[in-house]
Amino acid sequence: MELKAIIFDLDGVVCSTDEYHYLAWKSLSDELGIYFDREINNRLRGVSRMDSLDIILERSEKLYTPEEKQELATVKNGRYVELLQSLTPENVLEGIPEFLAACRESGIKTAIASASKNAPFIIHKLNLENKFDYIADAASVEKSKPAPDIFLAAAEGLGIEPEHCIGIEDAKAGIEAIHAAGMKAVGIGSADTLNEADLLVSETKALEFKKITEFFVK
Ligand code: B16
Ligand code: MG
Repeated sequence: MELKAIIFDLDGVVCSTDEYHYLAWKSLSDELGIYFDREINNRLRGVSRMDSLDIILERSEKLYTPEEKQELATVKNGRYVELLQSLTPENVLEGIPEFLAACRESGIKTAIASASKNAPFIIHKLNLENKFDYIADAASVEKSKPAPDIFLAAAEGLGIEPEHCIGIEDAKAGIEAIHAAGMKAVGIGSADTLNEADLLVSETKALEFKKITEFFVK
């Protein structure tokens, strides 16, 4: 089987906006009087905005209407986007520019499959617009990770069958999404949460193009 495309998650793989998500959710939950800490924040990795809010509201005594929840998500996103303004190309994770360049040189297509509706803006701030062949639109897929939708949308956007693709993820829900899409999964992180990955690397700077392509053909 020939490798034709590599599909990247964004947050935790190309850059790390984790802390910004944390700060935005933290200020909102403090205002609502709901306990929130970094451990709970870890459960939000790769999870969509509304699903993240539901996780935070698990600790709320008050029940919120769908309209109120929509409003809370909008407030959080406003604060998150404000924090994103400070992103620069310096925030691209180590090893990613070289890895993307190696993909292009070898004719391997690249795409972004992020749960974030802010993905195009983040890619713009990182000055990576010309480095990816396609950015799948999180707003137009039906189900978020662990469903395969966003990875399938990325493959379709590239015009490549899923079996010719590798997906790279830092979240358990993302690894599940890649497998559900019929792709091979590379995990960035530790085996505690990513034990289902077909290949695991500890951090982005350990992403070696040769190692990844060789693993695919095995
Ligand atoms: P937004 P990824 C995910 O990005 C984040 O990991 C997750 O924490 C966030 O809730 C989700 O995007 C939605 O983001 O609120 O910007 O639409 O890891 O899939 O790139
Ligand atoms: Mg991620």
